[in-house]
Amino acid sequence: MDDLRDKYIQAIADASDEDAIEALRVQAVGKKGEISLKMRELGKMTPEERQVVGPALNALKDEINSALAAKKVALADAALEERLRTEWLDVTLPGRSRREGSIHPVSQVWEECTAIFADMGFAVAEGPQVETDWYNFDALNIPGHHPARAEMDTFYMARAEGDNRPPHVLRTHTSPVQIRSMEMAGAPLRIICPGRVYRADYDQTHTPMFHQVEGLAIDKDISMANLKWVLEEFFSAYFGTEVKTRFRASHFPFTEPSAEVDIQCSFEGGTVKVGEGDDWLEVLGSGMVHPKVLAAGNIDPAAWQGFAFGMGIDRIAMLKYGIPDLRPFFDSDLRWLRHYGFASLDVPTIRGGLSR
Ligand code: 2NL
Repeated sequence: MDDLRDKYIQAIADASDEDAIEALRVQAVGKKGEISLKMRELGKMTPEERQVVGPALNALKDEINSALAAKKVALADAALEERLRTEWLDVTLPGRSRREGSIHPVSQVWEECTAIFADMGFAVAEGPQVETDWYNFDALNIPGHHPARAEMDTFYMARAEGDNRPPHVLRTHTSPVQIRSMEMAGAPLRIICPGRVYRADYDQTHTPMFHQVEGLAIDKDISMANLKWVLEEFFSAYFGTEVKTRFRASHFPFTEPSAEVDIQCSFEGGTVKVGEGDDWLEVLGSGMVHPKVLAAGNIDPAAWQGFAFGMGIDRIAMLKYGIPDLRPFFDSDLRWLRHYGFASLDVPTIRGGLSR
């Protein structure tokens, strides 16, 4: 029995995995195992022999079972130790850095304009970029033969063969949005319309697609004085310094009277500084909405009047952030975007606030 014991205790100690342990269990204490067979032989023994051998076999069986269980635990522990040794992770390592995008200057300035005008009570209106010629031209008092249509270098949409209706156009300004707003909301009205516009023109200061923000205020007693106050308030908030404006008489088909607006600036050493000096820079067109345009928007020109203005977002972005050339705005050059772009958390604020 001692031989049997030594044999199994040694084999269990040598077992290297769970399968080996299970094989040993079957071989030693399974139903047909060596110990079990020995127990069957107890029947053939004398009672005296049986009293000695029986308990000894039971003790041996218990001892082998304990050794098997202990070895199982030891193997599991060893496996865990091995995993802990090999599968380690340094949680103090810095994270993998990822490339971060930036906010395009046009998006930034768009949001800045929206914030400033919103603070003065203007709502934002948007509309389609493909327009009918009525919304883009006729409603704005630009008839078919008017030179402004040709001057605007309009992009025309293709028409199906045999379709003789006037073609749709890529809007040349955001004014059509204002006509649609007049139709939908009526007077009084106070909106700005930022958006993409299109003209077939390309050089250092023109791209075929650019951005405009137009403004419209309609009420019972709106005047050019209100226009001037709103624009000075806007430019001062936008440039973060008091900015004077100069109105020069001009002409647009959709306003009467019309004015081009200059902002005060200085040109020194090739750089423009807004809000100082005795020079002027043209940035905006404006005027009192033409009665025919109010009527086109279903607003009674005998009862209501309003001012309107339009300016280039890209243009005032270049001015504020010192960007010399317009063309790379739309080249999607990552180096340019990283240089002139804004951090995504650098949300527009109204610098200096609005004086009130
Ligand atoms: C410019 C000129 C301007 C407007 C846009 C407008 C819109 C309606 C009625 C009347 Cl619905 N006017 N918009 C008025 C004057 C000038 O833009 O040179 N923009 C860069």
